[in-house]
Amino acid sequence: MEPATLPTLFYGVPQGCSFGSIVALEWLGEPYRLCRIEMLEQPWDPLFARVNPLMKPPALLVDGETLSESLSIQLHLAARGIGRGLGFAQGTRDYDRLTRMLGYLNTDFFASFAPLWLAYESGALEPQQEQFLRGIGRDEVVRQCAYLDRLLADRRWLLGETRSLADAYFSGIGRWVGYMKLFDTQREYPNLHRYLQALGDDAGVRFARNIEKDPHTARGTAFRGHVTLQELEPLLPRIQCPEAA
Ligand SMILES: N[C@@H](CCC(=O)N[C@@H](CS)C(=O)NCC(=O)O)C(=O)O
Repeated sequence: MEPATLPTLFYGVPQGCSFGSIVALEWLGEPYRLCRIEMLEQPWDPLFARVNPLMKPPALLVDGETLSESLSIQLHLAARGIGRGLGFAQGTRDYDRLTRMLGYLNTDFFASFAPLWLAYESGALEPQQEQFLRGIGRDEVVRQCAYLDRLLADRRWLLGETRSLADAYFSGIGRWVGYMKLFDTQREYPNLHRYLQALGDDAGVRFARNIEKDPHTARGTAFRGHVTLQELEPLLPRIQCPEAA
């Protein structure tokens, strides 16, 4: 018998970075539910402000509290996945390597796409402004891809020979490299390309891709269905910003 309130991940589509949190939940293999946020449908349901006042997925509703920020969600799941080799005990060298990689991905790597998303999403830019943003975004992404390509020259996964939740997180944001069509990844960054291919073939990644495409038919190992924001309303915190309380 499953507990009445399973951990629930709020994920955003399309192209959300929350994709990586879905993959992490699949790899962990413990029952969970999903709540879908259509990010292009404006305005968003104001109820979501009770999940995250910053109005950004992902967020995880777990043990009656909401946890936003991919970094904290991945580290929370990594702690639960130590027995499965997905995370490591705090104070160990492996833990430091995991947090360093997650920190890098969540800052330098993620941020390198910001000018590109701005150019992509804003409908009100002059062609010159758009070109400028695409130029600086491309330069930044090139720098990050070159770094990752060197790193992946002698390892299968981001931390070495076994996958960790850094790889789960990367599955959501690393796909933006191909999505932005900036260069031929296979030719320019063959190690990164090989790694992205391997990630793309992973069962958890395939599931996350399917759920993004069609929330009704995808079947995961630990996925127990969708819930709506309205159904979750009684479980959501009342205060807007717990940190400020
Ligand atoms: N710092 C947050 C950023 C989350 C974030 O930027 N989410 C994006 C999707 S990848 C989002 O909510 N975009 C919609 C918006 O900003 O309106 C994290 O790492 O989890």
